[in-house]
Amino acid sequence: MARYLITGAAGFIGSNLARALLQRGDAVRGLDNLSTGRRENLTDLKGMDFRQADLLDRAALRSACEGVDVILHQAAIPSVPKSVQEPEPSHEANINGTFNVLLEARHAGVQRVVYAASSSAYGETPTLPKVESMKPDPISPYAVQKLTGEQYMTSFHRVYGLETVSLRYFNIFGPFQDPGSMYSGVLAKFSMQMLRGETPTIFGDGEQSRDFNYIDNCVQVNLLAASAPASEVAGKVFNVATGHRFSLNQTVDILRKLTGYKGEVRYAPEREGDIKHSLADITLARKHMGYDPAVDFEEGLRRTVAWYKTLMAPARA
Ligand code: UD2
Repeated sequence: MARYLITGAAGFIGSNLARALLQRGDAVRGLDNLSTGRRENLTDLKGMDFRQADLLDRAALRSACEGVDVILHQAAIPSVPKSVQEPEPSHEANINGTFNVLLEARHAGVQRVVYAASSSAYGETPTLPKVESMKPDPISPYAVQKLTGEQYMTSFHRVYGLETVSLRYFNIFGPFQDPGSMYSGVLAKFSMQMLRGETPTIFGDGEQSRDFNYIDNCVQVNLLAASAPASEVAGKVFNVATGHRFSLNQTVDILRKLTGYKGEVRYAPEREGDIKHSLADITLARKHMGYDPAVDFEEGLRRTVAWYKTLMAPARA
């Protein structure tokens, strides 16, 4: 039985990973500084050895890596606009934090590090779908930071033989994603706003599109990346998406049906650092890991809205 360390364990993706690993009986340690992660996400993760600490706290990180086989490195300040407004803290968390994870993984003799990379690395490269072999063209500080982390992963594989796998997430959504911050992912925000009868705001004309991917597909690929033979995955970078894209306008139409929202949609100026279209080629992950995104967009949105509804249900007396 592998021993896992999840960084960002109280976050959206980290907590979903912890739940899946605990359910199948794995030993899980979790690290989170609770800056964007939330204690509520830990409520049903009783079996996890949770530690509240920052990735910049080397002593805490060193202790957390002890006896670990695989690290699922999800901790980050995950927002394009936040990185545009405040590049320094996101640089520290996303680049220095990732570097520290690699240093301490190596020190502890961890076998593999699976890293939450980002589709933002592609930037506005005109070709769709995005293929891993394309030259990256990051626009926002966040995109540069995530790409730098990826390159550090590959370097630590090449230079020190640490098994690293970088998963370029394309807009993951689903239960446990925080809907409440101005920096929240668009589907979390819109689902909750529309359920509450609040007016959602689209930045731009709404024709921008994303390869939105449901969280269960992301969990699946992390488990595959953690266990696939090193010859298939070590030192490599993989797109994690569905291979389909939806515009924000289409998304709002689907959400109207799921939430019953009948109100207006507000249009505001485009967001700085944004890219227009995003769509992945997922051939590589299918080939090397057997990745098969089982939950499609509409089914994922159905499950997501159902989950946000449970948050709105009045507490029982
Ligand atoms: C980027 C990455 C994604 C992941 C994520 C982490 C791309 C294509 N994707 O997601 O892989 O790393 O960062 O945060 O770079 N929007 C609105 N109204 C709102 C909120 C957002 O219109 O209230 C728009 C936003 O301007 C953008 C789209 O929705 O065009 C998606 O925004 P997002 O913040 O959910 O995700 P994105 O694409 O920046």
